[in-house]
Amino acid sequence: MSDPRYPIGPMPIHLSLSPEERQEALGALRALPAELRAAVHGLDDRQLDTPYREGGWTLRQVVHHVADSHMNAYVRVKLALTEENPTIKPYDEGRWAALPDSLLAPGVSLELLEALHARLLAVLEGVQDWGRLWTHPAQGRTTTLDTLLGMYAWHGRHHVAHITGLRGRQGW
Ligand code: NI
Repeated sequence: MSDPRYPIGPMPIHLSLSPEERQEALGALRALPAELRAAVHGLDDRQLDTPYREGGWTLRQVVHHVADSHMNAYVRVKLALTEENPTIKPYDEGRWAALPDSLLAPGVSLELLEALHARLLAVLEGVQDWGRLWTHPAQGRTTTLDTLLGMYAWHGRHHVAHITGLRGRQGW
C-alpha cells in the first residue's frame, strides 16, 4: 500500500458488521478526538501548514476536514434513524477545506470534535437496527448504518495516519 493518500488502505464498504466489528468501530470513533489531538500535539504553525503529501491538504486542513466530515456523518446518522431510507446531501470536501475556517487553530476543531463525538456516540450506542438504510445520491448506492459506522471509523484513522505519517517522515 504505497499510495500516500491511503496510508491505511481504502475505505471499507461493508453492508453489515458483526457485533465485535461494531464494538471495534465504536471504540475507534470514541478514541478519535484524543488521537487527533495527540497527532498534532506540539506542532508549530509552519508544521501545521505543511501538506501531508505533495499536493495534499495541510495538517491544519486535515484536522478541520475531519470535523467537516464528521459533522456530516452525525447528520447522516440522525437522518437514517428518523426517516425511511433518506437521500443524504453530499458536499464538496475540497471546497469546504478551502474556506477560511480551515485557517483557524486546530484546537477549534478538536474541541468541536470532542463535543460532536460525545453526541455521535450517544446516538450510535442507542441504535437498535444497524440495517437501517440511507442513500448516497451521487454514488447511487443504498447502504446501512453499519456501512456508515465502518466508513467513519476508518475515516478518522485514515486522517490521523496522514498526520502521524508526515511527522514520522519529517522526524517531528
Ligand atoms: Ni476525509
